[in-house]
Amino acid sequence: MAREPHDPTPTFSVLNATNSASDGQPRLYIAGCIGTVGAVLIAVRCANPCPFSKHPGVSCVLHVSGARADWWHTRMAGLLPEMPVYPWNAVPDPGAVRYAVVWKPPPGGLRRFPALRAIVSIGAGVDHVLIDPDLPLGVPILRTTGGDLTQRMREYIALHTLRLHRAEPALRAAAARGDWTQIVTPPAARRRVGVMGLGTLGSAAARTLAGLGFAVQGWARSKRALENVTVFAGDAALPAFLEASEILICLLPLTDATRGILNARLFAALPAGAGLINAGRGGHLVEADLIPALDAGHLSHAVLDVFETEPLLGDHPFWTDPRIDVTPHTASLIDPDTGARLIAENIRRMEAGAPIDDLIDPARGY
Ligand code: NDP
Ligand code: OXD
Repeated sequence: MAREPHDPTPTFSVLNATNSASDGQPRLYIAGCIGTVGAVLIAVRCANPCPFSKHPGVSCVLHVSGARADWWHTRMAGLLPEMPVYPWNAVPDPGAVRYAVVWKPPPGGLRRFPALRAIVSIGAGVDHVLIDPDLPLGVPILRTTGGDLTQRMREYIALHTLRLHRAEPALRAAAARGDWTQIVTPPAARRRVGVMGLGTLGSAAARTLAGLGFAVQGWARSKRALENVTVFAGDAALPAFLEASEILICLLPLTDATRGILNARLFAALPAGAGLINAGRGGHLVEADLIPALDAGHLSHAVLDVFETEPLLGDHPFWTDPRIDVTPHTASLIDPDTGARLIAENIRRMEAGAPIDDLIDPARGY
C-alpha cells in the first residue's frame, strides 16, 4: 500500500543523497558517514536489547500491517527508548517480550511470547484480540482511547448525521441529473437520532449531536445520566429506543451479545425510511439483510465504515449501491503520533505498577 500523504515518517534522505549523482563534495562524504553510523546504530538497536535499558531483558513487539506500519514503529521506538520495540517478524528473543502492541494479530501469534505482561490493542475495540482462540489466558488486555480518537469519531458522526438529516444523498443525486429539487427537512430539534453504545465514543457522539440541536437518545447496557440525551438501557428497552431512531448510529463493541444486531428485524422496528450509520464493527451488520431493508423502505440510506471482511472486496454490492456510502474504516483511525504516546504512557504505568484506565474486562468482551 502507498504511504499516506500526511505520513511524516522520516525517510532516509541522507543515505539517499550519497547514492545520487555525487559531485564528490566533502559535505556528501560527511553526510554519508553520518548516515552509515546511523544505520549501524539502528541495526544494533534492533538486534540487541538496549545496553542502557531501564528494563533490561524487556522488550515490546508491534503488529501493524499496511501503510502505517513504519510510522507506528518509528513512533513507538522513539517513545520507549528504555525498551527495544521489534516488528512482529523480527523478534530476536520471544521470551523477553513483555508487551504486544497489536492490531489484528494473527491467530495463535501471541502464544509465541510466554512472558507477556500485557496485550495492547491499537484502537478502542478489542474484538480483534479476543477473537483469537489461542489467546494467552490471564494476560491483561488494554485498549487505546484518548481525545484524538474521540474527536475524530465526533467529526465522523456529526458529518454523516448532518448529511442524512439534510437529505444530502438525494440532493446530490438530483444535482447530478441537473434536477432542481428542493427537499424540506425537519428542524434538528424534531430529528430523532439514536446512538447504540454510550461508552467513550457513543457518549461523545451523543453529546455532539445534542449540541447540534438534535433530539438524541442513547442505548447502553446500563442506565446512566447524560445531559440532553434520553437514555434507554438493556434489551427490554431496545424496541422503544428503535421506534424513536430516525437516524440510527451504531457505536457498540463487537461481542457475543451484539454480533448481528443490525439485522432485518431491527431495521423493521425503525421508523420507515430511517438512516443507518455503522461505525462500530462489520460483525454488527448482517450484510445480507441490508439491501432488502433498503428495497423495502425500512431504511433510506446507510453509511458503513466497518465490514465483516476488510478491505471490502472489490465486487461487493455495497460499493455500487447509491443508497450505501462506504468509508474504509476511517471514522476514527488513530493517528500513530498520538496513539504511540498513549500506549507508551500505559506501558510505563504498567511497569511502575500504577493504575490504568484502559484495561478491558475479557469476560464482558469490551
Ligand atoms: P466502550 O467500551 O467505551 O463503550 C461500549 C458501550 O457499548 C457501552 O456504553 C456499553 O454499555 C455498550 N454496550 C456493550 N454491550 C452492549 C449490549 N449488549 N447492549 C447494549 N449496550 C451495550 O467503547 P467505545 O465507545 O470506546 O467504542 C465502541 C466501539 O467503536 C469499539 O468497540 C469499536 O468496535 C468501535 N470503533 C470504531 C472505530 C472506527 O474507526 N470505525 C474507531 C474506534 C472504535 P455500558 O456502558 O452499559 O457498559
Ligand atoms: C478502533 C478502530 O477500534 O479503529 O479503534 O476501529
